[in-house]
Amino acid sequence: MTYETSLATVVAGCPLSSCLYNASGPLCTTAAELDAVGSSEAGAILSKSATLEKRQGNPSPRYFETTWGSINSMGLPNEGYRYYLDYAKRAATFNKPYFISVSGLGFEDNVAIIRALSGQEHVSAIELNLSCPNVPGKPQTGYDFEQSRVLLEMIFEHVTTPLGVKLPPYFDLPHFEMMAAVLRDFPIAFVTCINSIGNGLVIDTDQESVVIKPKSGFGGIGGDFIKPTALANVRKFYTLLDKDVAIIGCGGIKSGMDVFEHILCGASAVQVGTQLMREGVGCFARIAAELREIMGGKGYRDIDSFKGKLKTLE
Ligand code: RRO
Repeated sequence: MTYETSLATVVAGCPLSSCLYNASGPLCTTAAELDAVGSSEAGAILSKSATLEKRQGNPSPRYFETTWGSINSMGLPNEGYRYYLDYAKRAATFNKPYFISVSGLGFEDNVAIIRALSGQEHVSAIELNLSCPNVPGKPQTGYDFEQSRVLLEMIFEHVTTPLGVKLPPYFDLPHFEMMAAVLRDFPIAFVTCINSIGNGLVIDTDQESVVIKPKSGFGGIGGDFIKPTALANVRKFYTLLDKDVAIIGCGGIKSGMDVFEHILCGASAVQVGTQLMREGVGCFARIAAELREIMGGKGYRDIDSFKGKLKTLE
């Protein structure tokens, strides 16, 4: 008897037929882009982070690809949350979960958006972005533990739809503990680790210049270099939070082996960002095939067989 290798998983109580889907940001702003994710092998559809009103974002050039990844300072260009709510009915035709990312410009905006989204049909879950690095004058909430608590208290008064948070990368061990202590006090459905590493700088040495226009060239770093940081954040939150909180890995995923590593660290699902921008939605089928091959070779039939089972050295 032969068995299919399954990439199925569960996020926020929703079954996904594949543990791979898009990160909020690349190719998920317009209905046409969301349709493309829906028609692909992605296990879910996640929207671009939504604000109360439509935004143009920062001036271009605002995204730049390098051999090792990307830098961006998009500045939250999006169609406004009503657009992503309206899209929910169409998203349902793809028979996979539809998640809306929310990144209000202030706490009151976040509450207003989440109140409007909460309980709406076909919105499977909300990903609250605590970590946008690119809106001038707006600090990343996830780096302020007390403010994160205040915001979550405000949000959980109103939300009935499952809600998870997208965190910035942490680098200091006490910071993982401090954020975990906040998250433990709320019925968080999932935690996405990590957003881009904020405020890096990429330089064009021929031009002796920065490569993106906003914020004097400073922007969020994605791609290969951020994978070790992403894995560390996935691992830490997997070990610090209850096992019913799904950890979603994001950072440096471009191959099946990258996904395998994230799952070993404890990820229940993974999101693809920089590589999705580079390759388009075909990346989901390619990476899934690579992951199945790796799992087959190791005798794993499903992701629970190795999820979180990273070994440490004696
Ligand atoms: O739009 C952006 O500039 C942006 C956002 Br909201 C985010 O969460 N992460 C990122 O790298 N860019």
